[in-house]
Amino acid sequence: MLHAKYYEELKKYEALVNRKNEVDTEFYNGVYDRYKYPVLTREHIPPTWEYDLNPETNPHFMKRLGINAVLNSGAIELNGKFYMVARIEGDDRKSFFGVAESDNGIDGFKFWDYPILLPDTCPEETNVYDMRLTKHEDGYIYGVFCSESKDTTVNDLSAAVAAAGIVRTKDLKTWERLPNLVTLRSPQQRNVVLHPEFVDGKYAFYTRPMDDFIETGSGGGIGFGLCDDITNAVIDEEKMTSLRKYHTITEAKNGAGAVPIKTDKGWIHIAHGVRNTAAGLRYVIYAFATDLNDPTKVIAEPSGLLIGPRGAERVGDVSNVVFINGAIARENGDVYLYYASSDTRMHVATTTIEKLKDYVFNTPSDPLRSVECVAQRCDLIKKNLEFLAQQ
Ligand code: M1P
Repeated sequence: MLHAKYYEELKKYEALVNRKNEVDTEFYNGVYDRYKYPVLTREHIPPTWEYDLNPETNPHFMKRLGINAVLNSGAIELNGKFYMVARIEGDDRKSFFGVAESDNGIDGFKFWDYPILLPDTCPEETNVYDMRLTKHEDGYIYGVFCSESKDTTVNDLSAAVAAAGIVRTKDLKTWERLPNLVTLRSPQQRNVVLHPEFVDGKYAFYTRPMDDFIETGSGGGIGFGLCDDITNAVIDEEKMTSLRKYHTITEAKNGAGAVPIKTDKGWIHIAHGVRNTAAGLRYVIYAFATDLNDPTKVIAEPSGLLIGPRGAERVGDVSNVVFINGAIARENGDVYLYYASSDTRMHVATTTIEKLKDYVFNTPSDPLRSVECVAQRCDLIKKNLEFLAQQ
């Protein structure tokens, strides 16, 4: 006999996972649609993951292993279904991964019965998070994630080391763990993304060199490196692609986000930029394009942010943050951008390849100085007023 509360909680869970999502009509920018409801939250976690359902061992129907947040998710389309490999953070602060599946990509995401239990090949690893899923031309789906360990070289309880962990799969069910990426010239790495194609016959990674666990230090932005063997991935030289810039959205940090999207005009990158404020770091999502034949060469970079935290998205465990590590670009040209708000929940924004290309290649770039930004805006206003006068 199950506890009466179980049926109440199950009913709430089922109502949530079956709730239809709707475009948020209050928001318009012509580039993408936002949606009324988040696509994954901690309430999307099945009751079997948190409660002991046996009244003999749990007479008060308590959560025994609570979940705190569902955030930064990799995304992929397989056989017509939409999948997120979500970062799930337990009440114990440890993150792990779980696969959530949906038929349409905007609602109905349900976690599979079990989270992913990765092969335990890295004994010093304490925490794992933020997986990027790359459908590589070698036939595997790779998951590249942050593998965090305690820094035992300094006398500081909070000191940590971030490296890029690598797993691969063909079906999101069986995962093979490969050795962590080694970047010979950068002591720490986070936000590493595997490029979907070979470059010069090698595996190509976007990196984010960092001197420290939190601060990028001398790390200039998004790096790029090649390696011969993914089963023992070592990058010697990292070349910079998109750079951090003074007084822009990427001043403090600039990190790769989703796997770049291939278009006829170039690779479109959806990344994140961080600036410092009196209220702490502010994370936004931005876009840029690189050359089809040289994915390190930035060929277009629209001014400012693509997605910033708005309304309820602004508040959460780490407020004033939007973060992306998953996008799905479909054969029919539709694009689904999966982003987390304030390290707490997942959302989707939908657009198309055509709109993204128009946005990336036709939005003016940041002239980097107020006076030039006003001149840029006055130019737009002048053209508009002249155009309106002709109507
Ligand atoms: O808290 C915001 C984000 O902070 C880190 O991102 P970055 O390495 O760019 O600072 C990550 O830990 C990320 O998971 C988190 O969302």
